[in-house]
Amino acid sequence: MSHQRATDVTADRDSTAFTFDDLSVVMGTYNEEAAIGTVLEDIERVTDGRAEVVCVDGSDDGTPKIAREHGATVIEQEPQGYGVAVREALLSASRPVIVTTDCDDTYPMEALPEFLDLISQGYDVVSGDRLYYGADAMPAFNRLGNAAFAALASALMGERVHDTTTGMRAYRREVIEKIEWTENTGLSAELLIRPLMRGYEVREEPITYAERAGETKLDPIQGGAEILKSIVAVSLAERFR
Ligand SMILES: Nc1nc2c(ncn2[C@@H]2O[C@H](COP(=O)(O)OP(=O)(O)O)[C@@H](O)[C@H]2O)c(=O)[nH]1
Ligand SMILES: [Mg+2]
Repeated sequence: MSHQRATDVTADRDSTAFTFDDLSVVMGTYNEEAAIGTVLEDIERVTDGRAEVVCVDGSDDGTPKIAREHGATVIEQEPQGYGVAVREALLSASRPVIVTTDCDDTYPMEALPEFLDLISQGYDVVSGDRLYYGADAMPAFNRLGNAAFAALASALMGERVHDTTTGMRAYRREVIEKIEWTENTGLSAELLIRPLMRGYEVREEPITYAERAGETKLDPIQGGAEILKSIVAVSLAERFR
């Protein structure tokens, strides 16, 4: 999949001009008090306070309190991993366009208008590609791993993708509702692979990636192994579906 498509996806479907009132921004939050204030203030500033924000929270620090102070909907859940939290957040969103992010200040909330605009143009999924600009802020091991995951997923799907494990994407609500989601640590890869292999209009959009505030919640080795398993299992399941 190229970053820029020559074809106009709006040609064969209705385009709807979505506004920030149509937008939910959702995330899993697990002890992110070093980052959550900044992330929620960025969302508020960029969307004029009009986006709905949903946090599925497993924290035992001040994260949920800060989230509520910023007007976010907070759903409490025992920490069970990235995908369990993010799936709950996606399914709890009430608006027609849903954007996922991490709550660690790595993703550029300034890209929200562009993501929303691309959905308005007719794309079903807009996926933030962190590797396009080099992702210098990403640990080298993760950068290498993420490039390898993208190469593997591309080979299994027969379509080139560049970043399968990004935490920032926009989805048309229908995509989230029509597909059954099975993965936990590998949910991010699943959220790209299943829509692509079902013929939804998916576009990768380059984004910047900043250094994380606070500690990562993912062990690179164990998490990496789980993501690898998800990419293979989900690609094969979709191919033989
Ligand atoms: N509620 C909840 N959130 C989680 C859990 N694991 C990770 N997260 C959140 O999911 C996001 C991604 O995790 P992160 O540590 O940034 O992973 P990384 O980007 O691979 O380093 C962050 O916002 C975390 O707080 C969990 O078990 N429960
Ligand atoms: Mg992160």
